Amino acid sequence: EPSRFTLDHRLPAGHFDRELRADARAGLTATPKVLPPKWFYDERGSALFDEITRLPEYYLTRAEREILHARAAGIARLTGARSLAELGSGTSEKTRVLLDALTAAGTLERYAPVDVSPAPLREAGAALRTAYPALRITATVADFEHDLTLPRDPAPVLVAFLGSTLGNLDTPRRAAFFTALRAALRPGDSLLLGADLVKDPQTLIRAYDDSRGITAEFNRNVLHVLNEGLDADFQPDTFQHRAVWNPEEERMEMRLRSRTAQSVKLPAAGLTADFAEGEELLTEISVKFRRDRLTAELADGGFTLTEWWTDTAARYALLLATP
Ligand code: AVJ
Repeated sequence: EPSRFTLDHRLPAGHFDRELRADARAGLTATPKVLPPKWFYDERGSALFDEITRLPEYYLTRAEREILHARAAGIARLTGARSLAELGSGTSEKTRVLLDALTAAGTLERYAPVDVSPAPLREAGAALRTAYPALRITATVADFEHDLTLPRDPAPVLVAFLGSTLGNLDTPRRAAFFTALRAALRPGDSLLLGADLVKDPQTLIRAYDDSRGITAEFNRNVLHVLNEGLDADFQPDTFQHRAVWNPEEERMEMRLRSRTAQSVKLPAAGLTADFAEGEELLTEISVKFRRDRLTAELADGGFTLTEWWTDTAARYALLLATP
């Protein structure tokens, strides 16, 4: 039997170390200080995020699963997908609903998960090979913001971008992403996108500042990652977790506020970062969407919105768009 699972590394050796150093240098010398959210996800950060998805306050994952369950058969029928590509697939746990429906419809031949981290891709590959014996699985280690290579065959291709990861991108980066994605697709292909919706700030703040403090630990984990990767001497407990609703940008912001004036050394980045008492470091944006605005952004990128589904509580949207 030919190999039904391949793992293609598209990140050059040393990519992460170089990028972490560059991001720390740029972000910690900026005003206000900022770090990209992708650095949350080392092994500990990924485990903490997993815990977040099970918190009562963090409705996003459950809402998306509810919609996927209700609509998966329809998605299979509407797209007729023979290839499913998934951006930021992680362990592909939530993708199984889709894989089940596309397999039941009899069209799916190939699953192409893309993630920046090889470990969950390998794990997913092993599990999915057994669960879907007829499926060809071609996994790629890549950063889809820099390198958006998607399978072309067999067409049509369905690209899934779930979990409201889109919300981590600010407006210009979303525009660039949609344009690049549009260029990678052909007529007949489709995009399945998960997007969290604008709602009352209290619900949002609770979702990003849970009562058990898991999100606070997740937020501070980026400082552990800098300590590990850049030999830095952050004392994570000297930073307070903050979850703030930004009404102008309609986004949640996670910040880390220095409890004291302090000087942090990052020798591997050749950097010392001085924090004033109360100074905040922006660690993540989670943009919340409205139907009109997202439809317009998709149109600007060359996509037509064809379906818009929400959970019964109308907190979260799953949409289909076509090039
Ligand atoms: C995985 C980026 C969608 O923004 O809701 C969860 C990450 N941050 N709690 C989000 C996250 C704080 C999550 N995304």
